[in-house]
Amino acid sequence: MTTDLFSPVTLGSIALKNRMIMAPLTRNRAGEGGVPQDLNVTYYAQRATSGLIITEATPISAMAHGYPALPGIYTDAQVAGWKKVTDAVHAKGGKIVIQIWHVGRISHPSLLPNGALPVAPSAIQPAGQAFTYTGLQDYVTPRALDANELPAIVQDYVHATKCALAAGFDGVEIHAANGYLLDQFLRDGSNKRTDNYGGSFENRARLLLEVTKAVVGVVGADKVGIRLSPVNPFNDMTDSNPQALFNYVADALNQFNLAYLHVVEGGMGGKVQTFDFNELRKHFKNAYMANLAYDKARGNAAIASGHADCIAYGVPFLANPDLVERFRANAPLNEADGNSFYGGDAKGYTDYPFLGEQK
Ligand code: 8OZ
Repeated sequence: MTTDLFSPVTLGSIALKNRMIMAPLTRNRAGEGGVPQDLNVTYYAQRATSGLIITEATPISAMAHGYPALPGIYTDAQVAGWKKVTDAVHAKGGKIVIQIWHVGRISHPSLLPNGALPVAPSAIQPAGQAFTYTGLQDYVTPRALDANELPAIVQDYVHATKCALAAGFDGVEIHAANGYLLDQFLRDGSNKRTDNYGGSFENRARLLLEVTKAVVGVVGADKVGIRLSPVNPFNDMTDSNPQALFNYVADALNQFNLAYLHVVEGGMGGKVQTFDFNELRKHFKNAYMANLAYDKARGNAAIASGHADCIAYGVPFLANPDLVERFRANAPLNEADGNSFYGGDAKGYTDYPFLGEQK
């Protein structure tokens, strides 16, 4: 039998019924206090036929927020809200991990406790504008974290991971991609530090490895994945030598025996540096999840060639709750409505039709 998108696979100890992963998607529809609500339960449960759902990026603390209406994973009420989500997904035979997130400099004082400045490896203002409750506002110059503040951030990841277990998740994905805090430490466009957390690859990867070790200590490596985006310029990111940096990171992550490495293989807009993702894949010894603009044919080809063990689909799962069935049947896909991606209600969230449903 050929191995394809519909073949089962086990990532670490997470057994999946197929290799079509729902990618993390920010949707800005959480309730008051960052608590997932019934609408969110419906949305995730609708997509439980995917092999694995990765939740939207979820802040690990009040200082980790950078957009309106995000769900959190650090209060009891948030845990209770997420428990309804995981119960509903499990009741439908699905698996779900939570993507744990600190935005670093991609935030705004109006989104942070007491109007605090966002924090970052270095005090470098990113180009671009924050989505705030009062519209778009320029990003500000963040405050550079002192090295003695980093253990508390690692502890925030530990606390969030304990909350994730209490909420019934099958594992966690550490968000180290797309220009947020851990990626800001990795890439040298945003990290100009001269201490043990800046300069060499070893130093720039130090915080990610400390966070990974701490999270693994809570849930076990076989339930931990990591997302990287070596050349995504999104959020004003650059690096002087991404191939060597991320080959190093993949090698260093091998010490943990993680469930999977999830890679955004390109950019979400902007100029993308040259990068050989197959070379990166060869550096990582466990399961590899590929993401970005895959369709059915490219997904199957990546699995057949051994490049990837599974494929994460974002927009296709957003617009097609039954994407697995549609791929199986070679059925047409619903068009995604970009206007309802971020924020709003059921429209463009839970009302995409299933195959055979009239809308
Ligand atoms: C798009 C809009 C807001 C957030 C990411 C969490 O890129 C995001 C995100 C994407 O990982």
